[in-house]
Amino acid sequence: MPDHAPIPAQLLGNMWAQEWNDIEDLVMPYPHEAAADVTQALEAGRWDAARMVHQGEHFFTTLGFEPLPATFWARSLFTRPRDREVVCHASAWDVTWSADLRVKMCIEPTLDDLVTIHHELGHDFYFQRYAALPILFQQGANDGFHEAIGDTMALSVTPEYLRSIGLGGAVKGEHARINQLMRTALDKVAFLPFGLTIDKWRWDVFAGKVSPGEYNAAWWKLKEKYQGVSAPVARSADDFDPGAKFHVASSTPYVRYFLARIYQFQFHRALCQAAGYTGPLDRCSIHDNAAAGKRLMAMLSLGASRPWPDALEAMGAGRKADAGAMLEYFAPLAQWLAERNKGQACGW
Ligand code: D0Z
Ligand code: ZN
Repeated sequence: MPDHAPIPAQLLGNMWAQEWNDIEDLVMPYPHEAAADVTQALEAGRWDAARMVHQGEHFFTTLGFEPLPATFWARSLFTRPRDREVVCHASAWDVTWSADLRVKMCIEPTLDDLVTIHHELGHDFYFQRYAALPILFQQGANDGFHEAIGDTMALSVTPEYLRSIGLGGAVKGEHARINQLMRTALDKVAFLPFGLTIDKWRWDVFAGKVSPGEYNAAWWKLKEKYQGVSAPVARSADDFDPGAKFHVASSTPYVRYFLARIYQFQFHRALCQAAGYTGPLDRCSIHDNAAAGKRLMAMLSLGASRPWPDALEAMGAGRKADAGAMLEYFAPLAQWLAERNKGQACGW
């Protein structure tokens, strides 16, 4: 690793360098502090796809949501079919505006997939809450809100919660906590600059600021500037790396995911407060908490009938997007890093 230079993208394990969890073994603050292996627990307990989805649904119903309709279970796709090709990129569907809610996902028994199920169910329960509104209002307060709901629930899938459903190990101390924060940061924080670059690139393309001959170079320029990663091998104008990202190829807007990363911590903090919780945010889980559920449902039920700051206010999170909750969440890790990196020049 050269000093003051970006990280070669292939070292991060993820195909798009969008989440950095594959380098956990290299950067864990306390490498000898073993974490509970949730994926192994899922396998050992023979959790199948349907059980994982039921567990996700359970999270929402204990907050006060109505269960998903019978058609959800009849018409969703949870496993990769053996007899045909399907698009396995996970998705959530509001099929006919008549409570026909579905998920399509090729679920494997892993912690990652358990988290993704919560993400998809967040969409379905948002659909459920605004189904009674006039059709123009049957949308999220903004697209970032829609993307943040399931992720907010997943922030409550803490090691303590996992243990309560038979998927965790023993309670551990402060070292395990800092490790867990690092794990979460490698996902949530590393994603922020990635989430920003996709549409920054696309907007420049759509605005005609970048010509087709410059598409690939402009892509890597943004990756270097915001993510601090560089191309694995020399690239040329004949390459089209942006096309390797599903959302570029499928024309799915992406800045919603950047916003969602910020909102989900803000939502988490507001719901934890509603639950009467006063401790550190990384230890808070709102599962089973009716007061938090009420606040959440108040916000979701507005759909797009009000400007998004009103929706934010309905859940007690103020009227402005605020990354302060994210900073607060990671503060113990930031402090550990400040000490660990003392005297070193960080960055590129
Ligand atoms: C098909 C939309 C959702 C309703 C929108 C309402 C839909 C698919 C998309 C799939 C996922 C795949 C993994 C989780 C979500 C996706 C991005 C970013 C990301 C997000 C969370 C995370 C890691 C990465 C990625 C989704 N319904 N307005 N969309 N995620 O239009 O009718 O199903 O691409 O932990 O890069 O993987 O948002 O659910 S639809
Ligand atoms: Zn989503």
